Amino acid sequence: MVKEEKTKVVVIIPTYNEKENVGRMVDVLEDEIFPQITNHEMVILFADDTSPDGTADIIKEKMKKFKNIELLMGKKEGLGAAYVRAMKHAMNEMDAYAVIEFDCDFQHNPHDIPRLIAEMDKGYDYVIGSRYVKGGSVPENWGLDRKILSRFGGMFARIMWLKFDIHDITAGLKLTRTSILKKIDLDHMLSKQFAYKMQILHDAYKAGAKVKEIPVNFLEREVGVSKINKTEQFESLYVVCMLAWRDWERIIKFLVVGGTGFIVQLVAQEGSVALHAPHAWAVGIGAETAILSNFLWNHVWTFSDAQHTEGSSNVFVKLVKFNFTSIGAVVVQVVAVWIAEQVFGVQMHLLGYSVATRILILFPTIILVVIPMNYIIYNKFIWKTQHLKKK
Ligand SMILES: Nc1nc2c(ncn2[C@@H]2O[C@H](COP(=O)(O)OP(=O)(O)OP(=O)(O)O)[C@@H](O)[C@H]2O)c(=O)[nH]1
Ligand SMILES: [Mg+2]
Repeated sequence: MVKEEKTKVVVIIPTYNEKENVGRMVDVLEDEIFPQITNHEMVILFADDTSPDGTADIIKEKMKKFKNIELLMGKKEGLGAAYVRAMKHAMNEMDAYAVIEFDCDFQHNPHDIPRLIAEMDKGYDYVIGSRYVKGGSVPENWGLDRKILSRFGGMFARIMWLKFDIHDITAGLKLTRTSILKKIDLDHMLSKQFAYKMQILHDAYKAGAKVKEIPVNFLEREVGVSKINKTEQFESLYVVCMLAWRDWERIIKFLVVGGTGFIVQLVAQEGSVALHAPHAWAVGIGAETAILSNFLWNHVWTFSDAQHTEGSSNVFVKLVKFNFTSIGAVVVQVVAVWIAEQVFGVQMHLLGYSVATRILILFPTIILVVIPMNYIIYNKFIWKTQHLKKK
């Protein structure tokens, strides 16, 4: 029988001045934790930023005894930079199947590692050790300010990203399958500090990861000092807002262009009437001016990143297509008014008032049909954003 090859799980441990913790951490992982995991090859990757206290010397001593430890040295740029460096190394040089983000200061309980892996084995791509689901906790003696800040920060991100199914956005302990990590642009992270964690979570979701939260008790640091800098909270807010903007940017621009197009239409139409154009012509001039204006702004602004993508046509072909699809929206509205008048009659009664059906029906038609239809057509057929690489 052929022995099935075990997939490699790399526990990444960033270290900066952790000489009091690092030796004991290796012993606990090697002697107590890894023997429990029989179906994966377990490896430790230390990312040490040339700690002045000699942390790396202790790691090198341990490497003589344990062959499943690697050490990646670097210069100190921040926690996020150290993790990104290590994640790339794990994927490119170590053929990692999954990576675990793990602190060296025993705030993450080593006994949670087998639990994270068990969830991956059930089919999850991204497993979060969560302090804010039932059974999870933060240290008792955290001050009220820290408790509130942690909660508020997470809540803010959940609202901005509309992700209410994740309870701990700033959790540190994570397992990520590298098939997902490979889809994330680690070369252009918004933060080199702690906030990288939020970006990986956000982007893993976008990459289609199956996400699971398991409860963990976040422990108190036993020895050594915290390296987290209080100003990082502001950077985290910036990262949350930037990622939210990326999610919504195109649709907000599209709606702004559509709204201004409506004003352009009215101005061109009424201007033509003032210049004594026949009314039917004035309506046509207004509509076409709005179409041209919408096309221009969508081209140079909403879809500015989609100009030269593979398979997309030149600007004149796009303009002709845009005109045709705009006619499609007119047809939808005409049909909607016609059907509504057949069903409800020419006038409808609303809150005691009699209102023209043709006006009332346009609101739901535009909001529910025309706007989503145009948005899909522009993305799929005119500017073809599906060819674009993620940022
Ligand atoms: N390589 C590297 N490791 C770092 C850096 N900053 C922190 N670390 C390590 O990352 C882990 C977490 O850092 P901590 O300072 O404990 O941060 P924290 O756990 O969020 O904050 P506390 O709850 O106050 O301890 C520890 O193993 C640190 O040694 C850094 O700039 N570079
Ligand atoms: Mg810590």
